[in-house]
Parts: sequence; structure tokens; C-alpha cells
Amino acid sequence: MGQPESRENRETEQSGLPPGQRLQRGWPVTHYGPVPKFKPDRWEFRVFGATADGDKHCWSHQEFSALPFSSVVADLHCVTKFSMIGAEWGGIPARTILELAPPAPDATHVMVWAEYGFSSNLRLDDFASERTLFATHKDGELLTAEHGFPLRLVVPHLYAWKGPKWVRGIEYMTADRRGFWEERGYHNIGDPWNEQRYSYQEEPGDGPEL
Ligand SMILES: Nc1nc2c(c(=O)[nH]1)N[C@H]1C(S)=C(S)[C@@H](COP(=O)(O)O)O[C@H]1N2
Ligand SMILES: [Mo]
Repeated sequence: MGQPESRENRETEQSGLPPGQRLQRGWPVTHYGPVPKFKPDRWEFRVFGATADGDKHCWSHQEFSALPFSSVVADLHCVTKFSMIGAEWGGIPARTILELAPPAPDATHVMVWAEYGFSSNLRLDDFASERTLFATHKDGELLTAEHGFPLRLVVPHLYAWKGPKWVRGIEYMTADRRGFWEERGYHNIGDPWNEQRYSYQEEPGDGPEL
């Protein structure tokens, strides 16, 4: 006792919520806009922008689903202050994508793109966390349409808007650019343990000019 727990410990043990958050029973649905209809023949996962080989990389739904599967137990913290804890997310680790379609050496950020042009920007290090996962499943079951089927990103150490539902690809970037919510008042980095909720809280260097 006496020793403050590290952020990692708190999060993996799920003992305690980030400041200002409260526990939510059940799993609410939160997003902007309509729920897209999944069209398997038209779906592809794309990696583009500053790739190491300069090429665009694409996976069909079948190809993407065949990538090695693993799971991560993680909480979901919505910036509107509810948290859902202890979900077991199953899917494809972000690191697998980084290995199969690596970024150029000067890439520093990732834009995660979803249906209808929804996007969220991440620092490459946040994306490359060993706990960042492209989830297809939650608690052993396929995601439902409203929770992001067929694919959503889970970034356990950041607020949930940093994890788009209905993800369709990533863009490697050599400079930071704001995504959908980051342009509309949410914090560019979004660390819940430091309560980085809103862009007015940003310190110099946290993000591009608004
Ligand atoms: N495509 C898309 N993904 C999104 C959002 C959105 O508006 N569009 N909202 C985010 C926010 S703010 C939260 S809290 C979570 C909510 O996920 P849930 O509806 O599965 O609980 O999805 C995130 N992913
Ligand atoms: Mo949210």
C-alpha cells in the first residue's frame, strides 16, 4: 500500500475509473450519424498514405478476417462521462497491420477512417500500443451493427471516440491532422487518465492549430 499504482496497473486490473467517469450498466450506443449497412462485396480495409513501400495495401473482408486473431480485456471511456468496464475485445491487433503494411520512417500519426468519412487521428505510438486492436468481437460474440460491425478500433488507453466504429482503413501521416471530433471541440490526444476531454484544454504541442 502507499505506493500509487501505475496507470497500466490500474487499467489492466480495472480497479478504478479515470477521473470524472461513472460506471454504466449495460452498453449504450453512442455515435454521430446513421448505422451503415455492411456490404461484404464492397468492403475493403485500406492502408494508405505514408507507407514504407509507397503503395496502398488492401484486404477484402475475407482476407482481413483470416488474419491472426487475439483478444484484449479493456474498458471503454466515453468523453460524456460513462465508462463500460471489463469487455473482452477480439480481433486483429494494430501491430499486425503495422507489420504487414508498415509506415514510412517519417510517419508520425495515423488517421483512422470509417464509413461516411468519420475519422480520428492518433499518434503513431498510441496506434502501435500492444493493446490497440481492430475488434470484430466483444465477449466472444460478433459485434452488432450499432456497435461497429464488422470492425471497430479499440484504443484502451484513450477516450472511446479515438476508436471509430465501422472502420475501413488507416492513413499514415507525416504530420498531425485533426479527425472528426478533434475538429469539433474534443482534445487532440484524449487521455482519460489526464482528463483530456476538450480542445480548449490542449497545451502547446498537443495538436495542430484549430
Ligand atoms: N464511426 C464512428 N465511430 C465512433 C463514434 C462515431 O460517432 N462514429 N463515436 C465514438 C464515441 S464518442 C464512443 S463513446 C464510442 C461508443 O461506442 P458504442 O456505441 O459501441 O458504445 O464509439 C466511438 N466510435
Ligand atoms: Mo463518446
